[in-house]
Amino acid sequence: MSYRLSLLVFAASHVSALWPIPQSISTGSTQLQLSPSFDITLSGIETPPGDLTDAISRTKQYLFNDKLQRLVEGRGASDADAIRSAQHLTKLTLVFQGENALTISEEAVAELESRVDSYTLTVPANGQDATVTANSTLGLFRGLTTFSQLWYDWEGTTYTPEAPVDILDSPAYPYRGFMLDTARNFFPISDIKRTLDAMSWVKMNTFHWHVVDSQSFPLQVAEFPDLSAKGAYSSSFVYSTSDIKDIVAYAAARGIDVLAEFDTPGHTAIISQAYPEHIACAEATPWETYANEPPAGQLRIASNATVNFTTSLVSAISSMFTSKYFSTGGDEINANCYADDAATQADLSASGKTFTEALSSFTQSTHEALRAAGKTPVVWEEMLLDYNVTSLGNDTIVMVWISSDDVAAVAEKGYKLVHAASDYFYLDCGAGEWLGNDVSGNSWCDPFKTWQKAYSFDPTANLTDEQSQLVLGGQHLLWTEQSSPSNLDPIVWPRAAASAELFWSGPGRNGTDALPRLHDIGFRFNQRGVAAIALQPLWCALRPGLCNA
Ligand code: CP6
Repeated sequence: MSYRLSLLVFAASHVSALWPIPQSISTGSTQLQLSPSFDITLSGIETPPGDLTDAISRTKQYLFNDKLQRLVEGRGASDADAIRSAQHLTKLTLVFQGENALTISEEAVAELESRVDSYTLTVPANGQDATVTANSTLGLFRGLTTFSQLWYDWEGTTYTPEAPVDILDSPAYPYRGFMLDTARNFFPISDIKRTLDAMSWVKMNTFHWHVVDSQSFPLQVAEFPDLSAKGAYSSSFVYSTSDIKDIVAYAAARGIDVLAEFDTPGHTAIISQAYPEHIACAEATPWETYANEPPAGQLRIASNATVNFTTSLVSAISSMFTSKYFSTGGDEINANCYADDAATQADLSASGKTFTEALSSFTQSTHEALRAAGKTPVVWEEMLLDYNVTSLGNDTIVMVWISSDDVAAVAEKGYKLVHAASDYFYLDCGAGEWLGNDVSGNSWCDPFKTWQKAYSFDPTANLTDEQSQLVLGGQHLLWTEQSSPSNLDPIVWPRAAASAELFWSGPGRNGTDALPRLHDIGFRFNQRGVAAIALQPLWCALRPGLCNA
């Protein structure tokens, strides 16, 4: 008796391959076949937005092309006859219950707090139509994503083993991101699009694009063509203005906002190729004295000409993106660089400003330009915690990267924040030492961060209830000193799915319970062309009860 009961509990927690797990879900145990004539229709919208229609046809393709089988013991029935004789589901209706329908793309780039992701999903066991209801097209899209994860393949039959299904879902946090650095190594458009697809499958909604840095400037900026002409690794390692439009539209159609970053005033050495007058210490040696990585070089924050140049550049770059947010970076500013730069010292004494005052006016100028364009500035934590930039408006969003211990200090100052801390969310940590001068073999950022590490993170640890309201969400990050298209998928997936679930479903879940679902989403990724890696021997994925105590 108790043995049977525990088997039932076991099955209930493992049947579903949903990721992230919905806020509330109830399932049955009836096999339901997907009819070969299955279709998805839309109600409540007169003229369906094109991106929703596209999402519907992608979902149908996934449903019929995903060949995820019943691998795991206890996932669905083993009874082939039951699957064969099951009721046929012929229709999913998306019911729009909002006032007026925007496109998914429009909703995806709205202000974070005003986006509506919530939806309900019902799949009756008797073959009657399934429904997704939502007040937004974004919510309908999220429901479609969940729906596609309910289905398995058995000898060519697509079925869900757990009808009826009733789901009520909405995200715990509005910001669920992934950051990619395309400056240390270049990534073609196809890699970025595949990454955006994968992100959308786990309901991530922000692509933080660290597009340029000291080593290369792969971004074509129409008003400043020399930046990429002289600063890209090659003329083919450039994102043209039309590439950017393409990526922004591709992302938005999948519910993803592109938060672009132009890291300033540090991490800008490459600008000296086109505009040497604006960069301090570009030729200074040894680079270790002047920067954390070669090459050294920072924008001359105390020069009026450089402030104007940077402000125009921030305006030009930010206007290429539809997002309401833009990051001006602000991490790892090296003091020696300015101390040893004669031009900066002359500018400082001419203006009578200290370093902090100069950095404050520099930041004020770029941030005012962003606000004038209707955008909210985003910065790395040092701007607030280390450099005491007095001009930081209280609308500014702060990304915590150095340590999760710094979160409380940001919240104490009353700033909205995004979790991006290296001790939980850096995907590249654990890679070997790469700097040519250090042959010690020490890793520059170790140890390797497992998916369980991120999954166990508590977004509101050490925060009061009021401070907890400042947490917008969080993200995994891939710096690419040691990554390239060759290892992009394996280093990101399925690990980054851990933060996707953390910030959608909320914290406090047990990783061991989640593991079978994570195996499944990894296998689905593989079927859809994303090279997610194994988390365990397949033997364990098949028998979760035996490997994972
Ligand atoms: N580049 C930029 C980097 C890093 C940061 N900013 C970084 C720092 C420390 C580690 C990994 C990456 N490579 N522009 C910090 C935000 Cl361990």
